[in-house]
Amino acid sequence: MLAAGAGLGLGELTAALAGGTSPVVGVGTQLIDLAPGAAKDFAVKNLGTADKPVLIGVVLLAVTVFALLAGAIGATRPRVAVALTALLGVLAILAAATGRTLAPNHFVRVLPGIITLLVATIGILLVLRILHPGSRTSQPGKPAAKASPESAGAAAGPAEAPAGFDRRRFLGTAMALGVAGAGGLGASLVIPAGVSEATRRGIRIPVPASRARAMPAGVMADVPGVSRFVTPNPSFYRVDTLLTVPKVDPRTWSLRIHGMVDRELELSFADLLDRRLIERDITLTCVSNEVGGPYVGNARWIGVPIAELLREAGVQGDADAIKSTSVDGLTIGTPLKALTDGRDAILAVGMNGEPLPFEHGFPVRMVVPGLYGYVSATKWVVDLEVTKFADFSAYWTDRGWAVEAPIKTSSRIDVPKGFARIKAGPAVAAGVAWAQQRGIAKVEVQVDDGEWQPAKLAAEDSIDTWRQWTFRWNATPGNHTLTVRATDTTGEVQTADRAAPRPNGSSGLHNTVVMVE
Ligand SMILES: Nc1nc2c(c(=O)[nH]1)N[C@H]1C(S)=C(S)[C@@H](COP(=O)(O)O)O[C@H]1N2
Ligand SMILES: [Mo]
Repeated sequence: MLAAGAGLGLGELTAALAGGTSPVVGVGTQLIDLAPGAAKDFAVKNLGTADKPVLIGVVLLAVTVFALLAGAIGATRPRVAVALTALLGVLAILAAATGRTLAPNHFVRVLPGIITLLVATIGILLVLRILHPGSRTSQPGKPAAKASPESAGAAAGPAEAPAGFDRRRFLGTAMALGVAGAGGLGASLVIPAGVSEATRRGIRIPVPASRARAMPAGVMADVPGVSRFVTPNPSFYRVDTLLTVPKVDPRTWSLRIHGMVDRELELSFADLLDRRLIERDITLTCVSNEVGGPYVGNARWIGVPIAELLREAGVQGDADAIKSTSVDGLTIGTPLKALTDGRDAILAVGMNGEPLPFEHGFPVRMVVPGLYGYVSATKWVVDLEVTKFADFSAYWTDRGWAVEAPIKTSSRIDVPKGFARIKAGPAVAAGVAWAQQRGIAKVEVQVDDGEWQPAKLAAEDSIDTWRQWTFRWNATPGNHTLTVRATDTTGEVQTADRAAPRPNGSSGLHNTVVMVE
């Protein structure tokens, strides 16, 4: 454990200093990418944003158990212990070499793994030399013949130290390895990675040429407990596959637009801010959102229309897709049509009055109204390739999710919460409904098996934002089930047919049980 810990600690320190792939994060990221869809669905559903610390904890626990096993085996079979300990380093190198990474080049990405391999292997050899004096392969456990009191006989109880065991040397080596492990890990946690929060805050986003329409009064349902119409950034849902949030330096960030184009474009962050900016309210939704779930949020975004960049690059022939790539190498495929059909598809730089938060894709991400995030909302985006769906497959589509995924008309009850106790008499329910790009025309509520009754709709901000609703009813004693359904402006009524999020978004009606006293 000491040897593995020292290897890991100095590997993590190297990653923090040089910007390579951290052994723990590298292996964790490979677990994310290799995990079967069902495991990932489980994590998204049951762990939410805690999935990341949980995964890191699992990796650390696995390393601990593995190292303990290697140590136990090492008591009788030192060579096996060396091989197992070295294997930890090899795994770190393999994960870094083959997985997604934020590292700038091939050498830097594997460097922390190499350090882990070297330090852990040297560490275990040192410890074994002390525990098995004489030869590395000598059998331990033979009683000490005539050890001097200061240097031997340290073991308490019936077990005796091996012949020639040097207690002081062992403690010294153990201490050195322990300090390397704990110190390296500790230092790696406090060494800042990437740009600072002050740098992010300090960025001034120009006033957009096209402002968002003034939000109509009355976009909020006037009911305590209903979602805020504009989701504050700190409580905006977060879904991605990164174990550490990238803190990309906007001074070195650049975006390449290439592929089936007449002219390749390369844009810096300053270039982007110099272009025509538009400001729009757009509700983002995750395909993994269960009926009634929390992975939906509404924000005021500022960004550059993607259509204008594509026009400048000159899209060629029969291209039908944009493959966008994030700084860690994750890819997303978006229909070209959704970016050029006049909707407000943007490369966003601002979110609710500030530069994008790091978690939400700083410095630049895509936002495309009407499509689930996994086919449109690439965070930390660095590359747009104009291409054909036939010529590539994106990260999520490789994992069983649909290639194209427009957002399904959906609605949710925010209040009352499930199993709330309320007083008999006049009662109120409220929530949100969304059908980005189509707009919500109607929301209805059903009490138990009764008639569908119209809810009162709050003012509409835009067809790309969710819409709040309020329903007043007369609650009679007993348990009641409230069910909600929305109708979009195409006249399509939200389906009651239940579907799981995979492959292209959940469907079914949200209901909630209330206890009326
Ligand atoms: N680079 C990157 N961008 C990404 C993802 C990701 O895993 N990596 N996840 C996507 C998914 S599934 C969704 S729903 C949205 C979520 O955006 P948010 O975390 O800002 O709410 O980002 C999208 N963009
Ligand atoms: Mo998502």
